[in-house]
Amino acid sequence: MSASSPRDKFLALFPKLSQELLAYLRAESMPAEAISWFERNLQHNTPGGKLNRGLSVVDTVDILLCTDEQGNKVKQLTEQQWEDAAILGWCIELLQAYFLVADDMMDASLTRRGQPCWYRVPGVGNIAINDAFMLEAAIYHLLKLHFRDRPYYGHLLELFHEVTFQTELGQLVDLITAPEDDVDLNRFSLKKHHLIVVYKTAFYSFYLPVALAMRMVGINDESLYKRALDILLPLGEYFQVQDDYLDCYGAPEVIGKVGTDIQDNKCSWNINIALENASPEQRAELDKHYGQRNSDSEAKVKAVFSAKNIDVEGRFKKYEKESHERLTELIKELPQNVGAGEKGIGLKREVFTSFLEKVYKRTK
Ligand code: GPP
Ligand code: MG
Ligand code: MG
Ligand code: MG
Repeated sequence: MSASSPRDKFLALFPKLSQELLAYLRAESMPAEAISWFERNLQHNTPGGKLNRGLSVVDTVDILLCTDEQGNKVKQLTEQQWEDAAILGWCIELLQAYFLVADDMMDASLTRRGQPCWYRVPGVGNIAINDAFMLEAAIYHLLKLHFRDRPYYGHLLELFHEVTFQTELGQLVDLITAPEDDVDLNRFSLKKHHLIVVYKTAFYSFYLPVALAMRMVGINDESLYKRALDILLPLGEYFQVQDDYLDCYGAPEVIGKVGTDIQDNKCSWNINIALENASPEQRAELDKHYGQRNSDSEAKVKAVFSAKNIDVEGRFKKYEKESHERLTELIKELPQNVGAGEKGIGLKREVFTSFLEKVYKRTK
C-alpha cells in the first residue's frame, strides 16, 4: 500500500480527533492520569482494525458527489468534504470500538486485532466497562464539535442513536440465545440467526456508513433510505455469516482473534447448518459437546462440522458464491442514480457494489 493510500490519509486524521477529545478533559481540569488513561483507551481500541466501516463513509460520499450517472469519477472531493466524511467515518469506528470492548467482555474473548482484548490488559479489568461508555460519549462530542451548525446535525444524532439501540437489541438476542450452563440447541434456527445478525451487525456496519454519507450530501428523500436498507441489510447478513464462519475456520493470526463461538454456545451460522444436516448420532454429539468450556468438546464439535454429510466448509463456499450472485442481482434491480433531483444527487449502484467487493471472499 502506498504512503498516500486513502486508508493512510484516513488514519492520519485520528490523532487530531484524539487530541480534540483530550483537550476537553484538559479544559475540565481532569488529572493527568485520567487524560493518559483515556488516550490509551482511544489508541488501543479505535484505529487498529480494518477500518472498512469508516472508510465506507468517505467512499460513499465520494461516489455520491464525484461520479457521473454512469459511475465514472468526474471530480475530487474538496478538503472540507473529505474531512467531514472522514470524521463521520471515525465516529463509526468509535462506535465499533465501544461495541467491541463490551462484546469481548460478554463473549469472554481473549484477543482482538492481534492484541489482548482491552479488559484483559493488566490493570484494566472492569474499568473497561466505563472505557466503553467513554468511547461512545466521544462520538457525540465530535459530532457536536464539527457538525452542530449543519442542517443535517439532527439526522446524524438520530442515526447514531437508533442504530446503537438496534445493535444492542441484536446483542441482547445473541446473548440470551446463548446462556452459559444451559445448552439447548432447540433454541437455534437460521431464522433466529437471521434476526440476531441483522440487528447486531448489519445496521451499524452497513446501513450506518451509507446513511450518514447520504445525510451529509443532503439526500432527503426518505424512500432512498429504505432502498439502501433493502440492499445493505442482506449484505450485512452475509458479512456476519462470514464472521461466524471465520470464527471456526479463519486463521487466528489473520483474523486477529481466537474464535469463541462453540464454547460460548452461540447461535452461529455453522451450528445451524450442522443442525439442519445432522444424523441422530451427530445431533447427540452436538448436544453433548456444544457450549462446553473446554477444548476437547470444541474439537468434537468441529469434527461433526467436518463430517462428509455436514461439511460446513463446503456449504459455506456455496453460500458465499450464491450470496454474491443474489446481492449482485439485488443491486442491479436498483435504477441507476435513482432519486436524482434538481440537485442531481441520486443513489448510485456503485455505493453498493463497492461495499460488496470489499467484503466478498474476505479472509479477515
Ligand atoms: C459482533 O458479534 C457484534 C458486535 C460486535 C456488536 C456488539 C454489540 C454491543 C451492543 C456490545 P461477534 O461477537 O460475533 O463479534 P466478534 O466475532 O468480532 O467478537
Ligand atoms: Mg464477540
Ligand atoms: Mg458477541
Ligand atoms: Mg464472531
